[in-house]
Amino acid sequence: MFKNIFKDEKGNSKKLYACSVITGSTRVVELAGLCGFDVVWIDMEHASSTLDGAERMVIAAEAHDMIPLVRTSGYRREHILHALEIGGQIIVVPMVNDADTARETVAYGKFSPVGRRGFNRGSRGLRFGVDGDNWMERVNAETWLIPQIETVEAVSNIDDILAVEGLDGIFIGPGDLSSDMGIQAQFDNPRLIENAVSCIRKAKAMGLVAGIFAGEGPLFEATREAGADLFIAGSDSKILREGMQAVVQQLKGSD
Ligand code: 3PY
Ligand code: MG
Repeated sequence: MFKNIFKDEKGNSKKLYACSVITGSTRVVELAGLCGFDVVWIDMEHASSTLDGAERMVIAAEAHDMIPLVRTSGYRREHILHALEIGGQIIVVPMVNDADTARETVAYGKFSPVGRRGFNRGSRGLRFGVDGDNWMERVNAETWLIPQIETVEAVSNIDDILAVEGLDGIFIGPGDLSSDMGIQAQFDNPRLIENAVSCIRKAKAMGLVAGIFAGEGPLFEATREAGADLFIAGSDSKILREGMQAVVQQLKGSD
């Protein structure tokens, strides 16, 4: 039986909570693990991570029993293959707006017969060839390929995207989706929540996993209720900013 990170030892569904590490710091990755996060979100779209830097963060995540999630910078072959080859276990692909793009991500992200992923047994993604047989099936089953639904176009194409064989789930990007809906960063807006919930319900009905960038408030509550499995609860830069602002406010507020 292959390991399913979204299930506990008894086979029950398990929700995973992630911290996004924008700073690129392996020490912050370690801290996230020591504090109890399940997943670390390594961002190659909105952060300056190099491939080597991202690989070091993957290693730091593994050292602290966290699941390394790599959000690619795009949906081209090299973006997806590199994220897998450095050892990303959950691969989140931004801006997948239609079924053709979703099919391309499967072609690049899954081995045959599901897709056409490039093969090099010596890569880190294949544990340098150390593991025994059955690697193609096992790696296909134990890596999670997840397109981001984050535009109005993607929401309107959700049924076609979900029908693409080989995808493991979807991930809602509320930042971009709210921008595209003309309600930028209005994370409590009922129209945004409705779109997120409806996509998540559809994914869950098909037995797929669903994630979202949310860690509190009505969007978090509604999507949790709808069955979402993976939540990015915040980023190191946000946590640091809030902490630093509070300290400066305390120091200078009464001057
Ligand atoms: C979004 O909210 O648009 C995301 O992609 C999460 O970073
Ligand atoms: Mg986005």
